[in-house]
Formats: sequence, structure tokens, C-alpha cells
Amino acid sequence: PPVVRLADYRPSDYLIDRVELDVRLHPTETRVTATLALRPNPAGIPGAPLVLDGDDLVLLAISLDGGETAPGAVAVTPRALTLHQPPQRPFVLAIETKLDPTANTKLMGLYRSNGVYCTQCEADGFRRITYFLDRPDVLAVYTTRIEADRDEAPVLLGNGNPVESGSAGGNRHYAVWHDPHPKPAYLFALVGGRLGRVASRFTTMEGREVEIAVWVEPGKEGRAGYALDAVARSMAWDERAFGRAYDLDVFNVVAVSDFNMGAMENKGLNIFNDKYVLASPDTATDADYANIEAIIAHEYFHNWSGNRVTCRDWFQLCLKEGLTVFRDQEFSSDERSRPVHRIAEVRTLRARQFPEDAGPLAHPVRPQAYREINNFYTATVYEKGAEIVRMLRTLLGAEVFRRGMDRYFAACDGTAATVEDFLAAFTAESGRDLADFARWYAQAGTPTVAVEARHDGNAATYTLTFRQSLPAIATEATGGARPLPLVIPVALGLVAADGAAVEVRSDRVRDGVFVLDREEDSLVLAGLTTAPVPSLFRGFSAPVKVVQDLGDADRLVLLARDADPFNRWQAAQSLAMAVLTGRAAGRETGASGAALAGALAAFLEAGALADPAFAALVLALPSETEIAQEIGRDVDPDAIRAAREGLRAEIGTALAPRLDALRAALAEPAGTPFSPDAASAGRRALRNAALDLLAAADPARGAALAAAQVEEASNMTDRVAALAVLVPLTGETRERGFARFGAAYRDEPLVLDKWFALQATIPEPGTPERLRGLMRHEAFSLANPNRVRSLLGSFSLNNPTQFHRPDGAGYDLVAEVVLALDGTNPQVAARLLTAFGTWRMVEAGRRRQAERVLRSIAARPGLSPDVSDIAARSLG
Ligand code: HT7
Ligand code: ZN
Repeated sequence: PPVVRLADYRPSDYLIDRVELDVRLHPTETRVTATLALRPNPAGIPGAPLVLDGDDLVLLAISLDGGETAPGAVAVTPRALTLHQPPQRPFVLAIETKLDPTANTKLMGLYRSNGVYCTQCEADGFRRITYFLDRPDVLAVYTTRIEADRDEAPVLLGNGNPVESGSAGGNRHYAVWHDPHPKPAYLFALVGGRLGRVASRFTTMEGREVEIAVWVEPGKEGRAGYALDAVARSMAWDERAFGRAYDLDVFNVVAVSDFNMGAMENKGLNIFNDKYVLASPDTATDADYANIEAIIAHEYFHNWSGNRVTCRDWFQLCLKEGLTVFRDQEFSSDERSRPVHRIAEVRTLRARQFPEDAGPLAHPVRPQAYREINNFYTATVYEKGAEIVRMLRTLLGAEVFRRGMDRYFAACDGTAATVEDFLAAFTAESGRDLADFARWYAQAGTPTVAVEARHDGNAATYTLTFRQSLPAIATEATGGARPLPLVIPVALGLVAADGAAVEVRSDRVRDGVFVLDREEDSLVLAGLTTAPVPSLFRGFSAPVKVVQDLGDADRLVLLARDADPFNRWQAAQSLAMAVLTGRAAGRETGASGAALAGALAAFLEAGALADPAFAALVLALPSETEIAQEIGRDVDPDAIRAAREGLRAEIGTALAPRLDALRAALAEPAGTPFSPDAASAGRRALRNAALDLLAAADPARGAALAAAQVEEASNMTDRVAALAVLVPLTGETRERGFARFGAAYRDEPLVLDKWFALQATIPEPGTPERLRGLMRHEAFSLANPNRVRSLLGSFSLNNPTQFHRPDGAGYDLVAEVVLALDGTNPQVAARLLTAFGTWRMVEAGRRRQAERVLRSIAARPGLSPDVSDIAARSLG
């Protein structure tokens, strides 16, 4: 497909004010009549042909203003419907198309999941339902009539509010939905099927009575309560935190089992991957509960950041996604523990976005060109996009930020906006020129900030010199030009050797933030007769890599006493990283495992039980992926794994008595009812972190403890955590544990996903063959994206030694699945292929294997645009 460029944006030549859809559902022959009220766009080209988008469509009939179209006036292909000389006044086009939802394996447009009709229209799925101006800057008011067999689809849901329903003759019935809010086609949705529901009511701050319902497979209603409660909490939070109220009489959430992504924010009718709705203590882990809460909130928050204010074009995707991730992160931080959540956010960013920024798929948060937009729903757009919004708040302060948000929503309500519109609201509110700040949206790559400290005892000054550098990544906007300096908020504090807070004296530090906005700058802090320990980038105040020559002693001070919990955790990570990268390179550095173990012991002694979730994070070593990132080139995944396993064992051995005591102190008395709240989850996390380290120190004992926990656990969190401990412990105990778990949950696909995912991470040469076997398991299906992600996604992302095997067998396995999937679900195939994004970082032998496999994929005739785009860019 041709390249689409931001620079080429032009408004549509025509607008659609109203859409009336009549959808007669049928498993293989659904008929859709779309009646479109069109008019020329004053901002468009007068007299231009009207070109409606289509994808795989069969046209049955067309009429113009109620009459036939003149011979030759219309040209139709499956991909476009062109009206050569449209009236230059308002006119009505009625179009009838025929679809086969059962044959729709791409899961875009109208499809069936477990017999339930549902839709997915973002980014460009509406054109698979009817011919349309399928672009986000064409906003229309929709009325949808849905008709179906009563037996097959007793429940019929659409966008907006229900208007009427009734019999359509024989066994057929219908429902009409009207959405008064103008919206782009990507927010259209309908659902028809046999569904059970749980429901509640919410009264908005404006006094609107809203009925909230969560719809699930009949019989699973008992697992929908947590999601329902999360909707109500999200509604209340958005009113409190952003003054945003819900604007319809109903809010429906529907869970389906076949879904390409996590969920979709269709207006008034959010459709979810059931993985992010269904939860019970027996089937869901604490992580599942946290994800459900976050994703329910995320989709709900889109009602304002995405729906009421939508995007002008797909280059502005971060405008809704980055902002909404920021909003859902704030929600989870308020509902749970802010520091613990911040650490989790940063771990995700470092594990997913930093590698993307460092590899061949790097792109700016606002890309300037794409071939396939579905390949740009990335960690960069979402997670780095959220970090940009967070930095804006840090720079402007919470109050001005909130006023800027209010101004943005007021100014852009009902429109399709741009990043410039967003920033203009903050400029207007703060009087600050944000032109340099806007570079964050345009320049790809993770900046590095190098910091040097100098203490002058005579002058009692402490000088911090910051140097920022950004890798030169050629993009459409920047070409090969040297990147320009970014505006980087550095939140900082000073700590004395005894841990006391030290005053920061400089008029360049406001509210604890220094702004680095040039390539190099020095901050002179006064009144310091002794050198303090600098605590920089508190709370991870910018998405950068920090290179700081801090000694072990200083890091130990920060770990023990910093007032900023993020930097306490970061100090432990940095200490560990120094040992791990040194050992992976075959050398013992100054930093030693024993010193780290001693620091962790002191940390535990000082009171791990005061905040168990935080303690669990401090005990966790950087992941193999993070270590690889830190090393950066010629990476040997086996050496990294050996170093990490060795250090885990060392720490486990040194801390064993304390870890045993912790496990005992954290054990729940028998019969304690399960609660998914953050405090209870934190206690489980620490108890399981202790088990993990104990198993590293003494595998035989660890296997016995873990096997017992798999059998006896009273909830899925503890059961899965124990199964995860068994993963590296080769032997009969592990195999028995997995076999029994698989048998116990053979009818629970979402639980089996955990079982698939864990087996995919077994760090042994037999794993690719094991996965081939599991692909023949009766519960596995390539047609279901959750199964594919569990088995192959988990393998490629979480099993570095086997994915990056020197013989290329890991790459071959993933490539085989990518190609097998490409014909049926190219979106999921392309996403799986992105795992090759780190291939240039590995050592030469593995690099050759990866390149061989990527080239063979790229050369395959008939590839989808999705997969060929990723393959080409990965090689580029
Ligand atoms: N806005 C939604 C994105 C999405 C999506 C994109 C492409 C193909 C399928 C998709 N399903 C959902 C979800 C979100 O980020 O909120
Ligand atoms: Zn989103």
C-alpha cells in the first residue's frame, strides 16, 4: 500500500451529517443499508468526485436522493465506491451491501465470536460494513436499526440510547439505537447475541441517571461484578479528577472471546476482550484484576479523550491514546498505591517502549508517515505518549495542567483535533511557549541524560552538570538531521549520608523540578558544606536513560532512605544492574552480589511488611530484557540468563531465613476470604517473591514448596505464581504440576492461557517442540488471538534464550506461525512479528539467523500489508 503522510493531510471534500443504518443480521448473509446525508465540505475542493472507502464489500444497491443513479455515474470495486459528479448541495445516498460475518477471520468490521455478532471499526473497519468516508475527521449522528433472529440474538445493542424495539415478523426482532453525539465511523459498534448481564445505576454530577451493564457469555455473570464496579468507580473518578461527566442514559460493556486487542471505546458500547472483563478468585490473578480495572477505566475515559474530542487523522493517535493512558494511570494510582503503580508503569515502559525506540521499528510518538496504521498502536504512541502528558503536568504544575485540560475539552468538544490544539490549550492557560516541548512528539528514540556532580567545599556549592543526547533516527520530519534538544523536567532532591533530606537551594529549581532544555546545562546548588547524595529524576520525571556516576555507597543511601519511593526502588535496580551487566560480560565489577544481598537484607529488616507490594518490587531483579537493553549491542541472552540466575540464587541463599519468616508472616489464615484489593494483592506478591528467591537458592526445596502451593492455593494468584516458580525447575515435579493444572482447567480458556504462557517461557532447548505440541492441544486455536498471544507472544517476548536461540529454531517457530496466521488475521500476525524488533541488538550469529528468517518472510509472495510493513521496516 502507498505511504500516507501527515504532511499531505487535506480535509475531506464531503461531509456526512447523519447516518441511518439498517442491519439485518444473518450468520453468512448480513445485509446493511446505509442512508447517508452528505454535503460538500466548504473546506474541500468544489466539484471533486466523492470517493467512499470500502474493504471486501459486495454492493447490492445504490440510490441517490431516493432515485436511481445515472448510468456511468458510479464506479464500484470492493475497495471504493466513486460518485463522479456529486451534487454540490446536500444530498442523500442509500447504499446496500452484503457481508459474511462468519467468514470474517480478520476480526475487523462485523464478525462473529462464539456465535455473538460484534464489530471492531478502529482504525478502518467500518469500511468493511458499508462504503463510507472512513476517516476520523468526518463526524456524523448515527441511528442504527438492528434486526436478527430472536433465538440467535435475543440481545441487540448499539451506540447511544435505546429508542425502540419490537417484532420484525416471524422469529425476527429488532432494536433501534440513536447516538446524539456526532462521531467518526471508527466509534460505531453493534452487538447481537445470547448474552447474560449484570447491571447497576450511576447518577452523574449533572444529575443524569445512567444504567451501566456488563454483558458476558450466559453463565459467566458471576465473573462480571468486578468490571461493573470498575465502571462506576471510573465514572466517579473522571468527575472528581477531570470534571468529566458521562453523557448518555446507558453505558454498555460487552465481553467477547475473539478480539484483536484489549478493548474498544465505541460510544456508549465498549467491546472488550473477555480477558479484561471476567474475573473470579478461582480464575483470575491479582494482575488480571488490576488490568481489568485499568482497561475498563481506559475505555471509559476515552468517552471524553477520544470520543467527545476525537482525532483529526491517525497521525494524532497519541492525542487520544497517550492522554487516555495517562488518565488511566492516574486512576489506578489513586485507587491503588501511587508509588507501586508508578514503578509498574516504568517497568512496562522500559520493557516494551525502550526496546521499540532502540530498534528498527522506532518512530516518533506522532509518526509522520505510515503504510499500515494498525501497526502504529504501539508502546511508543501509548506509553511514551502518556509520559509526554505527565511531563507537561510536571512542567506546568497540577493546577495549571487541570485548567489546560478543561480548556482543551471545552475548546475541542465535538471536533476532530490535533496535538497542536492540545498544546495550544496549555499555552493559553499558562502563557508558556510549548514549541520546544512539542519536539517530544516528533523525535524518535530514547534520550540519554548524563549527569556529573562536583562538590566545592570551599564555596559550599554542589554542581550538577546535565548533558542530553538523542540518537539520530532518520524520520520523515527530521530526515537525518541532528535532533534538537528536548525539554526535560528533572524532579530532584538531595539526601544526606545519614538519610536526612537536604534543602535544595537554587532559584532554578521550582517545586522540586529543574528544567533541562538545552544540550548541556549546569545547576549550582548553594549552602552545601558536605557533598549530598543526589536523588534525580524522582518519580521517573522523564522517559530518559540516566547515566550517573553514583557510587554503591550513595545508591545504598538512596535505597535505604530516599524520600522518593521510586528512587529507592531505582537504587536497588541500579545496584543489581551493575552486577548483572558485569557478570554477563564475564567480569565481576566493583558492585558485588554480596553487597546487594546485604542491602536487601537491611531493607527487609527495616520493615518490608509496612508496604509488601513495594518490597516485592525491590526484591525483583531487572528482567532479562532490561539487562539486554542496558548492554545494548552484541547481546548474548544465555550469558544474561546465567548472570541473573546466579544472582537470584545468591540473594535467595543470603536472605533465606528472612524469606522464610516473611512467608510465614504473610500466610493467610485458612478460610480468609479472597479480596482483590491492592493491600491483599501486595501481601501475596511479597510472599510469592520470597518463594521465587527461595527456589532459586534451593531448587529441590523450591520445587516441593511450589508444587504444594499449586495444589493447595485458595486463589489463582498463588496458584499461578507457584507454577511460574516451577518453570525453570526441570524435572518430574514441574511436569506433574503442569499436567495437573492443565487437566483441572481444561474448560477454562482464560486460565489455560496462563498455562500456555508459562510453558512458553521454559528456558530449555525443548521448548519450541513443546510449543508445537501445545499448538495441537484441543484448547488451542490460531483463530483466537488470546491463544496466539499466550503461546507465541509469551515465547517471543518472555523467553529470550529460546526465542533468540543460536540455531534460529526460536525464530523459525515464530515465523511459521506469522505466516500461517497472515492469511486469516494479518493484524495479529504483524504484531507477533514485531518481536523481531530487537534482532539487531543480539550477537552476530543470532543476528544472521534473525535476518535469514526476516528476509524469507519479506520475500513471501502475497503477504498482507500488515506483515510486509513490519518485515520491511524491521530489515530497513
Ligand atoms: N482504541 C482502541 C484500539 C483498538 C484497535 C486498534 C486496531 C485494531 C483493533 C483494535 N481494537 C482496539 C483500544 C484502546 O486503545 O483503547
Ligand atoms: Zn485507548
